[in-house]
Amino acid sequence: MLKIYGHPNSINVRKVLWLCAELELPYKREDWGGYGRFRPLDTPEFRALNPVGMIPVIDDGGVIVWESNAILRYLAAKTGRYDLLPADPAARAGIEQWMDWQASDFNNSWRACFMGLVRRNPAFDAAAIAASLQQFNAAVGIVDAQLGRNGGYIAGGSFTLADIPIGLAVHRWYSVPMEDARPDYRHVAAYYDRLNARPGYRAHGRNGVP
Ligand SMILES: N[C@@H](CCC(=O)N[C@@H](CS)C(=O)NCC(=O)O)C(=O)O
Repeated sequence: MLKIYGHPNSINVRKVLWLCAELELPYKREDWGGYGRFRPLDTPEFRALNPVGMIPVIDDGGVIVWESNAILRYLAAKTGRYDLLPADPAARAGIEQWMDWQASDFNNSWRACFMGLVRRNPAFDAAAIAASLQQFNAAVGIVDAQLGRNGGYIAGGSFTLADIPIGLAVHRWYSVPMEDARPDYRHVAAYYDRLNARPGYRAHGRNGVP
């Protein structure tokens, strides 16, 4: 059976858990990481699985994969879910570009405001938090414009693999306190509700965990 390494509050582990729900794929999961709360990531045992020492990692009958979005691609391909990740290079690129952007620029945009305002980590000062809020809002503005142009989902008119990282990022945006300064992104608001129709999103995305 598929084994997932990582605690269930990690945004990157939640991507994998949500996809498993979409695929109705059974798995067993172990609590690792959480910055010392669970089994440590800096041991030779864990580094043998993932040399960069991060969760999530999967073990699929001896096939080890790390990097959350790479895991999503692997599982979709393995289960033949071409509706989520087509084989056609052009259609596939239209999905993967959003996944790669989420894991890089979009993810970086929220780091300081999330760590400062939600995790209450004092290492992030007011100036860093303010700059990060601006960048996070700008990034979610890009998502809003894309959704407005493109139908109901980030890569087109139907749910694809890209909606998993983007949907979790949108949930994170709603989890950061902004008082009355949150931009009124109506396409994002509709998307947040549209995704909420999916049991996997309710269980692992919009589930009360920031
Ligand atoms: N780019 C990586 C990032 C993974 C990552 O940042 N994982 C965090 C949890 S969300 C982690 O391992 N943190 C250390 C820990 O939990 O101890 C991915 O998408 O898988």
